[in-house]
Amino acid sequence: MLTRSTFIRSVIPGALGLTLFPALAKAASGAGGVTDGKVLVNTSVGPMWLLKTGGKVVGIEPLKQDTFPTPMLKAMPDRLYNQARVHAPMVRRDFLQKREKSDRTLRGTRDFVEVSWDDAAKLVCDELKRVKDTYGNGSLHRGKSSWASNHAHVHRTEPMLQRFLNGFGGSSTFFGNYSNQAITEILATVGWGAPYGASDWPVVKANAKLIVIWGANPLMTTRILSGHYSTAQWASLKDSGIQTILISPNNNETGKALGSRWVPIRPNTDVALALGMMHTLLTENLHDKKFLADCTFGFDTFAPYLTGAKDGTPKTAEWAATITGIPADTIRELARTMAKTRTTIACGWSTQRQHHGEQAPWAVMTLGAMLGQLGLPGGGVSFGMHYADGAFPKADMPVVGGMASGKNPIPDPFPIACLCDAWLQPGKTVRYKDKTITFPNIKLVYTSGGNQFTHHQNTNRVIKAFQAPETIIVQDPWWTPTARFADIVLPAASDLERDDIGQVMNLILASHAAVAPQYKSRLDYDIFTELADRLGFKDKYTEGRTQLDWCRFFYDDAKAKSKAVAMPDFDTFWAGEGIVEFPMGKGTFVHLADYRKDPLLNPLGTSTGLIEITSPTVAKMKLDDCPAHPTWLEPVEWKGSKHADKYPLQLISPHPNDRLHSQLDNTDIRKAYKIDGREPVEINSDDAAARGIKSGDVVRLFNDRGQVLAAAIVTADLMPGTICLHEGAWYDPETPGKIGALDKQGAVNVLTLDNPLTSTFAQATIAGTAICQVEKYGKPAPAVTAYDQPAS
Ligand SMILES: Nc1nc2c(c(=O)[nH]1)N[C@H]1C(S)=C(S)[C@@H](COP(=O)(O)OP(=O)(O)OC[C@H]3O[C@@H](n4cnc5c(=O)[nH]c(N)nc54)[C@H](O)[C@@H]3O)O[C@H]1N2
Ligand SMILES: Nc1nc2c(c(=O)[nH]1)N[C@H]1C(S)=C(S)[C@@H](COP(=O)(O)OP(=O)(O)OC[C@H]3O[C@@H](n4cnc5c(=O)[nH]c(N)nc54)[C@H](O)[C@@H]3O)O[C@H]1N2
Ligand SMILES: [Mo]
Repeated sequence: MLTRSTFIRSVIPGALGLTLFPALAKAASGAGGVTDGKVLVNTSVGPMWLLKTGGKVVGIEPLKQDTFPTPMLKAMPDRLYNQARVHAPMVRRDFLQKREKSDRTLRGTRDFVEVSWDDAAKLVCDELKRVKDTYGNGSLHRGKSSWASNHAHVHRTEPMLQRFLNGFGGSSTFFGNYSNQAITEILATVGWGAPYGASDWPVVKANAKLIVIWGANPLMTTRILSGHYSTAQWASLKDSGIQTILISPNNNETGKALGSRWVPIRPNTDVALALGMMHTLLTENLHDKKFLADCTFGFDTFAPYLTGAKDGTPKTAEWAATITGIPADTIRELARTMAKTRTTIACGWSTQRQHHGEQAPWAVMTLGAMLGQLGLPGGGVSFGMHYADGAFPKADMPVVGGMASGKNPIPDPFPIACLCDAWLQPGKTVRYKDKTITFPNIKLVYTSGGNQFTHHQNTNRVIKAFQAPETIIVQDPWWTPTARFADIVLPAASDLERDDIGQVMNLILASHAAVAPQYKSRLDYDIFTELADRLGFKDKYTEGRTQLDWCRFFYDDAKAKSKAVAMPDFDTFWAGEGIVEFPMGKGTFVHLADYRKDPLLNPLGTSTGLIEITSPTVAKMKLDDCPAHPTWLEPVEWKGSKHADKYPLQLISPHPNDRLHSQLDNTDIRKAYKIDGREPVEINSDDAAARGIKSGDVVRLFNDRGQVLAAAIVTADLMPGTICLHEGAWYDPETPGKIGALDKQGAVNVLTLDNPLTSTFAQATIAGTAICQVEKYGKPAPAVTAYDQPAS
């Protein structure tokens, strides 16, 4: 298994690291400030030293403070100079000629023309003005940008674009996210609010006897943003004496690395498992009656549902077994073991990215309440231990601020998972909780730092949606699938080409521009500054600050608030090592301990102040698809649904191990996992044998929504009847721009659905709910061209 030292050996060949790259380059600030030496940067997959020779970035070295560096760090040099970089501003030929009268079905056909920055900026401003003057600000729309720079403080793409559009009078926009919208909304209504709550790792390790990893793959999903504290904690469980159980359709990397006991579960059936366990607890009198009485609301109306008194179906272990595929004895045994053992249930977010995704977290929270260990050291339920540095003991350090997005006067944002519905159906209304939302009349979309063609579900519908607006602008460093569908492509510089402040774990960092913006790219900040200048609101946008002024501004603000450490002045910080270290937290925090001790003095944000097993708020909404207590509701697509005879495999699309979604798919690191250049798809050995599929075969996955090629990995580590294709491979259509085209390399969202959504309660994505069929691809497979420059 990978450890910090094996990682370092694999990144830095031999003595290279120390002889060629002397201790530290002083005065590293500014583009190209160091020709030969090390430059400190912070990225979405963690901080690192970039190693430069002859002015070029040639390698990386992890920080000594990074407790478990991710292999993704290694992709940075190739990411910077990548073959898929956008070299110059580009405009779709037909759009350049005909503007809003262009043939929008030609989007995605990659017929681009290079233009000067001056022409590009003029074109963007003309289009923004035209749409604003003709239809109003509500017809300008901000495309979702999230993971471009979630680590950044100055150059965070989402607020930066918002700030620009808001400065221009506002735009229609969205709310929510693809990550955790269902759990965030349900937990805020019935539980403890944001889904990140977790006890500190030292408490968990000292007290838990059993950790149940439920719908999570924490060794992989903690690889992002941070100094990888949590990855190291997870890895250390292997020899800790703490037992681990993995509940998942696949025996994932975490389960394998920790040697966890794997309980395979049919995807989308976790609510049934939790109900079967709760039925066992109730009928065997193992539930914690005192905790239920003191700290929860509405168990009495839920219990008749469990026993079947309410609907005639007792939620027995046998009942759950037929749905989940887990033997009834195992379900009973899991319930008994957890009741007897100090158990931390560590859930990920996969089970809420599914049809009726509000139910699984609610059901597991209720199970936690019946077990009665919420608020005890090493016990309870956490939905936040799998994410970044989840359960990191909070350090005594100030929060570094970030670029403000300004006020948007345009009302009525829509849930982001409604993207296609909204773009395609202006004026249509949708129910959201007890409200009605009206979709805006979108005419121009501006996206910076988001990749709709990889992140949104049902790609062929996304193509249709992309044919709706008059103008599409995409700002990105690389020729992503989304950039290929734009009218105007503005080349952004990446985070290695700009100055910023970083904050990870207990560190505040100087993130230096390692090189100048490559090719003709420009910093996002500079692009927006120029556009704001042309549109007459530059001062409002910049507040008179350069990027370095902003770094200083946020740093100085943090310095003024710092108590535990006297931070150096900005110039010393910037010119020196660039790392300020704060004392680690004590590591004694126990999630919900105060609440448990006195729920009346420490109420939650729910309507009753208590953990709501039955929720008066949800009841009042009277939603058919989100009842008042956790309920098993069949998903729209699964083993038992319509068309399951035609499409018998349930498709899961977990987050990729060696990518951040679509990011890094274009880099060399893909050679470590792609098979002949194609995305691997895991297929159960029985399912493969029945179809004559062997490992390495190119296979075609298909359903009524689309078709993709991928390369088979035949495995027993996946439940029969399921199939696993990670999200984020770049959509690579055999016929560019064509709806229904064969995707050549495994872009999973070609197969997923974006309607319906979780429920009217959260209207969140159901990326994890889909069925499909797979067959051996009998013909020679077309070459992957996803990362090539489009013809100009
Ligand atoms: N390396 C890496 N890390 C990341 C990201 C990345 O792209 N790459 N993305 C980050 C982001 S933005 C997010 S939101 C988080 C996401 O964090 P999660 O939502 O927790 O991640 P997923 O990979 O979707 O799901 C975790 C695991 O759940 C299991 N699973 C899938 N379906 C089911 C099911 O129906 N039932 C059960 N019981 N288990 C199931 C699979 O083993 C899967 O690997 O990860 C973050 N971390
Ligand atoms: N099937 C399926 N689909 C999913 C998921 C799933 O589990 N299954 N997970 C969902 C989740 S949780 C999430 S968070 C989303 C993630 O979706 P996205 O946030 O779209 O994810 P990324 O692929 O990281 O896209 C970031 C984009 O920003 C660009 N970029 C990077 N740096 C810069 C920069 O400095 N400036 C600019 N302008 N652009 C930059 C990148 O090239 C890329 O196009 O995907 C969702 N989609
Ligand atoms: Mo996410």
